Amino acid sequence: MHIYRTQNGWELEASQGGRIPVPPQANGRITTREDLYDYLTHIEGEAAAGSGGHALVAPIEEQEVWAAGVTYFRSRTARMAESEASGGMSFYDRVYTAERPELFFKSTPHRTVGPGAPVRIRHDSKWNVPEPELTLLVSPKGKILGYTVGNDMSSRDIEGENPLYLPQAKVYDGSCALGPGILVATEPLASTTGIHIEIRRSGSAVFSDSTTLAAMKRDPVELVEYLFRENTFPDGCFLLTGTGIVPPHSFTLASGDEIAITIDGIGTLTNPVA
Ligand code: DO4
Ligand code: MG
Repeated sequence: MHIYRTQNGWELEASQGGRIPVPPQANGRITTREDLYDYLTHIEGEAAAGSGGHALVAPIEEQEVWAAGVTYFRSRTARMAESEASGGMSFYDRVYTAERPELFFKSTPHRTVGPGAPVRIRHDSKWNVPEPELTLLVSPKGKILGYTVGNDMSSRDIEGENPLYLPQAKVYDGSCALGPGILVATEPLASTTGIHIEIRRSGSAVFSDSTTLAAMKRDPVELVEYLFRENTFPDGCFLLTGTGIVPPHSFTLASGDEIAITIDGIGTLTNPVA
């Protein structure tokens, strides 16, 4: 089942169509509930349809947003090429095969945008790409409650100049998009689940590509287990799981582009570039 955060609070997509409001919670949060799936199932049986449908915002409450990196061969290869001059290329090769995954802090609620809101390019960067990533909603106890679409906006020239610049290449206002809603599920996603991206400029596609979860080297549960090893998340967290799609070397995003990322069964996240 899908939930959406709106300007009027959370809404649940009803099986008979339309969206129904989720009652406000005592602690003001819904996405920290360990019993989220069962709770929403109960609500769906009780509620009257038809009073939802408000404008969507990012489906985040108070969570930190983290990200995994180099979980696909495509990301390893592209990053090795862009960091060759700096001598940083072996780090990407090594982390791809290492037991410990790459995990990094990505965003906070105020830096994260929702569907339709602009993502940003850093003013001091000349080479920028979106990274379309399956994103996990994780409960305070480390349970995967659901899935959403994530965009890990990246400044490739800054990261490529020196891997130690990763936080600047990755974390800035408007560098993360999440949405449109959350697929709340108790089962893992099928490995055949497709991830698709199309970047449009003046109405025409200038880049498109697809991959599937089968190409991801790490298991989402393994990534969450590492993240929770020495960190507590009282508000839960989101975890982007890495990109399997990297545009060619010649491509950079431009202001005015529109990015549409679709993950089968979850939805399409569309954002203009500021
Ligand atoms: O290693 C740097 C970041 C990798 C990343 O964001 C990805 O593979 O998606
Ligand atoms: Mg990424």
